[in-house]
Amino acid sequence: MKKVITYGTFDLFHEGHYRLLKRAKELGDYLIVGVTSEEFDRSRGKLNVIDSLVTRIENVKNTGFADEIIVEEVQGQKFRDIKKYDIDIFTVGSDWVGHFDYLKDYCEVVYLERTKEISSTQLRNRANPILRMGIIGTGRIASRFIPESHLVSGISVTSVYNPNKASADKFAKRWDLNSFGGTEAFSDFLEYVDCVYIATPHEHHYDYALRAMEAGKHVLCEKPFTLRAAETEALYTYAEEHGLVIMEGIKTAYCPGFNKLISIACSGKIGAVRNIEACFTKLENSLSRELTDTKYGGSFTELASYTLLPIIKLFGVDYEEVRFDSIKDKNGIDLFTKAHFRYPNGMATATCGLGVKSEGQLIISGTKGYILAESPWWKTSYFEVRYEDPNNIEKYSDVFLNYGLRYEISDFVSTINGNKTNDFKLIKEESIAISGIIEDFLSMNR
Ligand code: C2G
Repeated sequence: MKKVITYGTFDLFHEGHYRLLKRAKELGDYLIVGVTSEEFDRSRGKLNVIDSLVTRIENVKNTGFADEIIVEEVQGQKFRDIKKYDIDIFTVGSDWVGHFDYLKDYCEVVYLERTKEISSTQLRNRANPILRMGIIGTGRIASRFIPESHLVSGISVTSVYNPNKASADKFAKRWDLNSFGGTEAFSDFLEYVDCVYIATPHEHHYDYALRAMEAGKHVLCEKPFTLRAAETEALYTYAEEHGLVIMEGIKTAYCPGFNKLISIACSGKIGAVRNIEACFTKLENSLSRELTDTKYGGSFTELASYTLLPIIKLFGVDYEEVRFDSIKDKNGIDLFTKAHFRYPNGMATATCGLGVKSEGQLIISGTKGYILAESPWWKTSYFEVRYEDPNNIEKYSDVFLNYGLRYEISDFVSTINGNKTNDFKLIKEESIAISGIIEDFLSMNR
């Protein structure tokens, strides 16, 4: 008898799950299905799971394909189960290709093609539909986004758009998506999705976001949202007037560690906050877009969204003065920029570098102590609260898994589904202020 095993969360049970289980059963004579426990999903960073374990097991049972259902509770259980149940084939969807190759020493590993589209009737006829997402742009961040999206329940990236058809096709092939290329295909692309993620060069964000919303689609847009305060404000106004969700994807703003850090800074633990120094440098190749685009490239447009975030979060949007200092290359592109802020009760510096390397740290100084988050603080997983007495150090940590995009994706999905509890993480006024500071910088420097 050939024994097959597969695992999954099986949240919001849909056609993709059904087809996977059907084909898994067809691979052998006896199918064991491992359904993930809530605890296990938490530990592996799967977010936004809606259905209880009991419901998820029930849904798997109702397909009639599983001969036995077990619960997956810990890392490393797959290897143990394969031995324990004398398994011949381990199978899982193609979104996991390569990931489980380490099991090949113990049984056959089969990756079954993932179901690209889930039927639209199934999508509409439920309280929490699976959102079909389209990606606009095919660069590095878009590639990082896809595996992260697989770890958020309730959303499925189905399509990609790029004005350059060959780029769209290449990306679609790699990630098994529907491809839309060429300028005239944009409206077709929008018809197939419920929401979009914009990952194009900055200067195109505004147009794409507006056109997507005009077609009734929710928008998650990479940072910087736009390069002008008025444009960011106009996008929010449009979204509010039309009942749509729009969010700026500064990943730091949504991750649990950074939110913990901000809460502690606001808690009085370090007294009144008086000074913030936020630094992020990343050496870039001199031929990269970031260092060759004389209009919108440079370290400040590229990195200021991160360094301005803690400043705007803690001191607010009403600064008295901002001054910029830059080191520029011969084309006028800033290789290193410091933005100095003066607030009524404090000051701050946002330092960004693409051509100068520095220690990337975040220091929040208060009247009783300070917070130190070392590089990469923008992927906040650890920080310390320190005081006058050097022996008195409080240590804080939190998870930040892989590229950390899953946190913003999860908040995007739950906000669309009516959960408003994430609203505080990056509010409209903060996004507008960040766009405005970048706008000021560009107007003074270009
Ligand atoms: N699946 C699919 N098509 C979809 C969605 C999911 O074929 N459109 C497959 C997945 O590849 C997986 C199974 O259905 O094999 C269950 O998917 P999820 O519930 O999303 O579970 P997952 O996070 O993939 O867990 O230990 C858990 C396993 O590693 C897989």
